[in-house]
Amino acid sequence: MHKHLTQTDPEIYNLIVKETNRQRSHLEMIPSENFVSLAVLEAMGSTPTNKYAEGYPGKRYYGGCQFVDEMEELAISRVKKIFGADYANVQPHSGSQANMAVFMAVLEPKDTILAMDLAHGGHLTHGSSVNFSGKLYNFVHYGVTQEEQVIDYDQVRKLAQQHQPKMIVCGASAYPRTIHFKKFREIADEVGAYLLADMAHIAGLVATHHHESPIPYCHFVTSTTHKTLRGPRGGIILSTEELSKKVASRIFPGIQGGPMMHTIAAKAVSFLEVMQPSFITYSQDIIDNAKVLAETLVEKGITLTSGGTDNHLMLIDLRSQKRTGKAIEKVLDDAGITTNKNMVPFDTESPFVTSGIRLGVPALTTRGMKTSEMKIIGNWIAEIIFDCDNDKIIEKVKGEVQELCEKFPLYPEL
Ligand code: DSN
Repeated sequence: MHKHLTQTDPEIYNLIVKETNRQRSHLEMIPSENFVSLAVLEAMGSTPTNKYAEGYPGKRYYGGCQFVDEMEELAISRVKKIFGADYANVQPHSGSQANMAVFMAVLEPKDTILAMDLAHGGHLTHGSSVNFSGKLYNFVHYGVTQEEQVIDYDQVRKLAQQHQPKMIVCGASAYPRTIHFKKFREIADEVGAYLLADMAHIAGLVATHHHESPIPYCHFVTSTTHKTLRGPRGGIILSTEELSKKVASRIFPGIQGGPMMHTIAAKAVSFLEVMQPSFITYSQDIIDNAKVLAETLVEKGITLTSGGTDNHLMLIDLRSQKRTGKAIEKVLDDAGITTNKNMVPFDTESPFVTSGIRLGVPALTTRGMKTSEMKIIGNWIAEIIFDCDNDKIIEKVKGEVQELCEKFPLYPEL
């Protein structure tokens, strides 16, 4: 692979080979990661990267846009069809920029937004004090209940009535349960707020109806394209027709310049893949795999936030083992299992240490792993958590992880 790169820049070529081999030889369990198809990879590495196309199809500030116009139109029509949306913008470079554009489309700096607390499963762009969102807007946060650790809709309503936000944000990065968009819309209507759903984590499940769709209930829906949707790294915004002009002008010229047309081409390819019947099977496999992994961990005595999962991810709460997320992330990595440390609700550790580990199955499911593999992997993870100072266990699991990875080859064509 990469015969030109190997000659021009052997240093980068070697690092790409190492990264490809790392992906092949580890169990990728970060829930926001996935493996794109070779068709998506090819589109990402293609000539539209050379093209400036500021503007929108048919209304560009540059000549020579006839073919990139068609690419963008295909991406738009496919994603609108997948989600049943009136309007789609496929230009956001990332989920963060998608969210920024929506905030700027209808809010003024210092306006109040009600969103989920990062420590309870929210996202950096939902008002973290170190992010543009928390710096520009006045965020108020809701969380999960102490007992069941599910979204506290009573608290959402109470905070909405108390603070009268102009926007409510639902959607999360580390929330294992179903999000009830209809309930959010009822609360938003009670206080006259816009409702934004950031469905980045669950977009693939929404596309195949394995999670309730936010589209009928939300003024705006944002997503990344590279998580459960299994497309290239990037973002999208869906909205009602009425709000489309505001969204379009906030993305360009508001916060972005030229769109990345090679990425938009790759988004179009991945949307076509999502429209195939095999993607419905993929989403079902994700749901089945996550359930079995969660059940295996619970059977072994591991505590999961909210006790389990309805979607593609779960959160291990390590407080009963008196371990930190930082320590367990490291030993799992040593054994070839890639995860990320994560705050759990009501965590007393810092975000850099944490008391949790976030696990997801989309990437393993793309490799073809099924519930029998999830049982094996769940047992390894539990074994390591309970005996994390035992180098022999880590070495043993590492060997077994290698054997499993070889049974499910990744990118054998490359
Ligand atoms: N950083 C992503 C995640 O890991 O969930 C969200 O953008």
